[in-house]
Amino acid sequence: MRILLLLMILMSISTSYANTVDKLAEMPIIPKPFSVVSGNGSFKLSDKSEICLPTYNIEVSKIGAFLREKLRPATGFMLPIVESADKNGKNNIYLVLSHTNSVLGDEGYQLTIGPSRIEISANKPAGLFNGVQTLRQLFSAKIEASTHQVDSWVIPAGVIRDFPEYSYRGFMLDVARHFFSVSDVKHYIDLASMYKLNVFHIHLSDDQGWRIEIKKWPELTATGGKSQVGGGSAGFYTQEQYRDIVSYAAIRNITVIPEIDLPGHTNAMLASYAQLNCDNKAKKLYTGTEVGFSTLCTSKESTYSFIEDVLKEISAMTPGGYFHIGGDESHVTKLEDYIPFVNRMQGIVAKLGKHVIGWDEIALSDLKPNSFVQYWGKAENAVLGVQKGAKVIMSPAMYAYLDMKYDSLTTFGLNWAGYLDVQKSYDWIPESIVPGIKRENILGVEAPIWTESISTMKNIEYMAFPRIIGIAEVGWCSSSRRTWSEYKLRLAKQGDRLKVLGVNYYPSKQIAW
Ligand code: TNX
Repeated sequence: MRILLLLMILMSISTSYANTVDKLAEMPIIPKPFSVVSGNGSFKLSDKSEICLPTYNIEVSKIGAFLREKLRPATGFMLPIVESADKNGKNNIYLVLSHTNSVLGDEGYQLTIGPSRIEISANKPAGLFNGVQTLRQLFSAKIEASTHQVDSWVIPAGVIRDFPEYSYRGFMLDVARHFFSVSDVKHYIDLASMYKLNVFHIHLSDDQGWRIEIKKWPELTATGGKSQVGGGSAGFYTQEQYRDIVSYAAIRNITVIPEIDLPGHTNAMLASYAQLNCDNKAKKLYTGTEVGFSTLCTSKESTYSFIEDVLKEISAMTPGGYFHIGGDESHVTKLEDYIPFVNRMQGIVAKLGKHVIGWDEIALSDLKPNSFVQYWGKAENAVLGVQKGAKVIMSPAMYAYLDMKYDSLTTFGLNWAGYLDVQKSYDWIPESIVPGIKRENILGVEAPIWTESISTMKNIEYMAFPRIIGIAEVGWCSSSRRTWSEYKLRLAKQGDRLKVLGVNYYPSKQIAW
C-alpha cells in the first residue's frame, strides 16, 4: 500500500515535469536545426552543475566563459569552468572538440541532452559556439533576463545534429549615415549571434561621415568624423575601439568585414583632404541623404597611395579574410575610370592578403579570382559576376534590406525597394530568385541595414527584429527544409525571449506572438 502511494506520488511528479517541458523535437529553435530527436526525461541545471572542457584550448575556454556569463544573471549560478572531464560530476555541461564528424563541418555541432549530462561536441570551436547558442534557446525565455529569476531550468532530453547551409551568414550596419557607439554595435552583434549569423559587415565610410581612425591621415576623422545625416554630434572608432569590436565579434563566431566605400560615396573623405579632389578643393561636409554625387579623383596617382595607406591600416586590425570596397552607385565616375579603379583596388586588397567583396556594380570590372559580388540591386550585374567566375553574396534589397519599411505605417526607413513585411523577408530562396545564379554560385546571404533614416539602436532593433531572425534562418537552413507556415509558429515563441532581452521588435500582425 505504502509502495503504491509512493509510486503514485513519483508518477505525478514525473508527469508534472513532462507537462512543463516540451519534447525536444517540439522546441521552437531558430534557425531550425538539421535534425532533432527527442529522448526520455529531462536535464536540470543546478548550482552544482559545472561547465567541463575535456579538450581544453583557449578558444573553447572563451566559449565556456561565454556560456557561463549568459546563464549567470537569470539563474544566479556561478558555474565553475573545469578544464577536464569531471567524471564524477552530475548535471554538467561538456564542451568537447572531437574532429571526427565530417558531416558537421566547421560550424556544425551535436548537442546531446541526457538526464544527467549535456554534451556539445563539434569539430571546431565555431561549432561548439553554435551549440551553446542552441542550448540557450532550450531553457525558458527567462534565461535571458539580466536579473535573478525563479525557474526550474529544465530542458528536455534528446539529440540535435546541426550544421549550416551557407558558410556566409551576414548582417551589415551602416555607421556612416548615423554613427553608433561601440556599445550599440556590440549589442547588435550579440543579438545577431543568437541566431548564428557569422559575418558582421560594418559600413565605415560614406558621403556623410568617416568612422575609423587612420593614423597616417588624421583629418579623415578630425574632419570626416564630425558629420552625419541631419548634423548633430557624430563620431568615429579609434583603432583600439575597432579592435575591441573585432574581438567581441570573434568570441561570438563572427568575422568582421570592414567596408570603405569607393570611389563614390566618398564626400567625407573629399571634405577631409583637398588632394583627393581633381580640382584640389576640399568639399563641404554633407548631412543630406542623396546618393551618387561624389567620386575620388581616379586620374591622380596619389589617390591610390592614399587608399592603400588606409586599407593597410584597417586590414592590419582585421583578422578576417575579406575587405569590402563598396563600389556602388558611383554615378559621377565615368565607366572608363570606374573599371580600372576597381581593378586597381582588387590588386591593393590582394596585396594585403584579403579577398575583395564589392556591391554588384564591381562585376563591371575585371574580377580577380576570389573576388565576391554582393547582389543588392541589379540582377544582371550579379549574373555578370557569376559569368566572370565570382561567387555571390545575396542581399536582394526587396527581401533582405532591413531599412525598408514593413508597410506604409512604418514611421522611419525607406521604401525604394518596396515594403518588406516579415513574411516576405523570410519567404525567399537565395538559389532561385535570379536565373543564372545557382546554389553553387552563392557564398551566402546578408541582411544590411542602412541608416539614413535610423539614428538610435532602439530603432535599429525595431527594423531588424524580427526580420533579421528570418534571414538568419534563410542562411542556415536549406530551403527544402523550411516553410513560412511552420517558421511563423517558431518565431511567435521568440517573442518572449526578445521581450526579456528588452529588444524593441516590431510586433507584426503576421505573427501570433
Ligand atoms: C542603396 S545598397 C545604397 C545605399 C543606401 C541604400 C538605402 C547600396 C549598395 N547602396 O547607399 O543607403 O540604398 O536603402
